[in-house]
Amino acid sequence: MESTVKKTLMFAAASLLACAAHAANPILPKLFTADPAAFVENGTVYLYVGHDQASPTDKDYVMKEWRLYSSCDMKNWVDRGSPIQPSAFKWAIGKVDAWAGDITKRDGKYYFYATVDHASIPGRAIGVAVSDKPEGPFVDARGSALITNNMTLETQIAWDDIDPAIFQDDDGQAYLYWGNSVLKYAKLKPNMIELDGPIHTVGVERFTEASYLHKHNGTYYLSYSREFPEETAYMTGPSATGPWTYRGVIMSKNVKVKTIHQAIVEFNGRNYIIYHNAKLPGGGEYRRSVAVEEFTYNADGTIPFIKQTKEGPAANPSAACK
Ligand code: FUB
Repeated sequence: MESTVKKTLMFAAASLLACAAHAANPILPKLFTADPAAFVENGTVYLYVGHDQASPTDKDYVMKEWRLYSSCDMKNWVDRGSPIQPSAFKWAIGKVDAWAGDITKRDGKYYFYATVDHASIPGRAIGVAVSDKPEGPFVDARGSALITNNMTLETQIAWDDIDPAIFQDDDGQAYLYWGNSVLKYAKLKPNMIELDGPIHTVGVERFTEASYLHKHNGTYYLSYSREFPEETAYMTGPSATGPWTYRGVIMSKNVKVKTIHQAIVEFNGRNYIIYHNAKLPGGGEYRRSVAVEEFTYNADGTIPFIKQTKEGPAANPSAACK
């Protein structure tokens, strides 16, 4: 009898350990993933990532799809498959370039802004896809690119129009930030698929890419990847267009990969940074892995320096999650 109880307890402990192992960082242990974008609705966090499919010997990204995961507690993640592939954009080359995207909701529709390679205007471009559900499928909302390389002439590089970050302010105005080397933004019309006015540039020292705009307690936070290899830094401002004050580095450079690409969200009363490193076995420059850390804003509203951990955040079960 005693040995049966002991065995049962050992089995329960082993199961708990197995669960914990799956839920630790990196959070998606089955695939190499990168460039997280997060969206919270009805107590559920939806996490959109690029799928890194390069072999260990490939010398460039191979990314044929974006993938979606969801969680009710920021700890345990459900694989929701691929809500969209680059081939959804017929004007794009659309084979292996599911570079970073971002997601928002407006008037009952979900808009996914994504980086792909344009088929006839040389260089990277940004498209926008739409769906009735966060799970997709998403379809091209315009039938043409929203941003192309020839619309921004500040740099000669072909990849300066990448990493869209979509933000809707409390008054309903939507802003798209994006860029590599030069940070750019533009207002969007209420239909979310057309620019509303000119493209502006923002002078940011040692800006690389991965801009991300969020708002907390009335302050606007513009985080981004700084230098190369990249660290995560941020600025704050009194509006969605600044003026911006540099606030420092909040996450150190990765070891086996030069990029880091963050998203910052509030979920169930707590705050999280989601980013990528290359800490899955076999990981590397083109075989990245998404991870999450919880953080608490300092009393003055600044973001503390955040260490990458193996454990990731504690479970934060949301009662509203179905
Ligand atoms: O995943 C391709 C590119 O690497 C992204 O667009 C950048 O942010 C960097 O993570």
